[in-house]
Amino acid sequence: MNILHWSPRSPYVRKVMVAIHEKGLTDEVETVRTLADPMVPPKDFFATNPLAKIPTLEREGAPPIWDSRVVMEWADLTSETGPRLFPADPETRLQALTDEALGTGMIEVGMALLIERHLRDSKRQDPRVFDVCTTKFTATLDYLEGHAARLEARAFDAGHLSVGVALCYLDFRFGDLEWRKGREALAAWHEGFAARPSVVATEFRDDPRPAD
Ligand SMILES: N[C@@H](CCC(=O)N[C@@H](CS)C(=O)NCC(=O)O)C(=O)O
Repeated sequence: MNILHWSPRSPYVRKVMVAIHEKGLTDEVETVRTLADPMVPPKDFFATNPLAKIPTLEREGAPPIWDSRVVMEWADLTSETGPRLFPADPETRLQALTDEALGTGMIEVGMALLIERHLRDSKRQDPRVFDVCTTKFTATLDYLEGHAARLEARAFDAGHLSVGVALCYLDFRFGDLEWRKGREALAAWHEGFAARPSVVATEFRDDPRPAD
């Protein structure tokens, strides 16, 4: 059996979980709850992934792999079922990869903001981090609003998946941002994304923190 180091809080893991559902691989992957704390990484995990990050997939009979995009590629390569997440046509693939990077980039901004807000000692917090993160969120969301028709026009792929999960993550952690306000086209596109069974089945959740 393949083992996925997993958390219901992680947006990177959620990308992979949506991919696993889309590709019909849920019976091929067992999830194990793994703590991913950048300030206190779990020591045992370094032997599996030297970066001690999730998602990490321990494959049956093959070396482990990590990074959400890589594990999504694994899902796409492993199963013919469902949408082709990384399209073969060169231009379509580049668009998919660029949108994939945009969604992941939004998640990275969210992570930076979360660390500054909640993990950094309040005396050492830097207001510039808050400003830059908010500016990047706004710029990316405005860009996506302008490109919602382009997203609608392309068949579902890794780009949609990544952007869609990033927006779900904004709802989960940054509700105060009210990202839908003035962005009706993006909100309408995301409504369709959020209704996909793969997305419904993988909701974010603040579960109890596992023991270190
Ligand atoms: N580029 C990686 C980022 C993964 C990542 O940073 N995951 C977080 C959990 S949301 C983590 O493992 N953090 C622990 C750490 O940074 O030590 C990916 O796309 O999978």
